[in-house]
Amino acid sequence: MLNVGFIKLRHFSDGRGFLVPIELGSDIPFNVKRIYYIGAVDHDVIRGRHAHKALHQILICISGSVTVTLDNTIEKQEIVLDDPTIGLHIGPLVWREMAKFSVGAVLLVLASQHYDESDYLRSYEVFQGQARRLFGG
Ligand code: T46
Repeated sequence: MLNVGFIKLRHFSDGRGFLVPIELGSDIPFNVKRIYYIGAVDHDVIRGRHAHKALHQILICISGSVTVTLDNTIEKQEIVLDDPTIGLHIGPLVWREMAKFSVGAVLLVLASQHYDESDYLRSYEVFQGQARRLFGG
């Protein structure tokens, strides 16, 4: 899907559990300027419902599972994140919804920019106009 990709993170597992290191500057394909995490989300709650104009983000479900629905107006894709060694890279102009959080699920997000409300597209119609200009369709 355009402007969407996956990153496989190295991990070290043994009888004591797992460890996933993330080296900023080499493991992530952009400069990380912000980190946040989302948790304690009830199963029937839907988060997101927006796109970004320029922001790149990597979503890693470090505990439990989360279903992410992505839409770039040409394609729509549903992805279950349930592996703490997989990062979902979402670039600009991709509408995202995060839902079906399992009990105890935690979603870690690495972002390319500081928080900036003016980078959000919260109207689907406005997003659709901009995405169609970029992707066609
Ligand atoms: C995204 C998905 C995956 C801040 O003050 N700083 C921040 O860095 C963020 C991300 C949020 N906020 C404030 C803004 C809102 O008052 O936290 C509140 C909840 O944010 P929002 O409703 O945007 O959360 P989600 O889960 O719908 O979306 C978030 C990110 O905002 C968004 O960029 O792609 O996670």
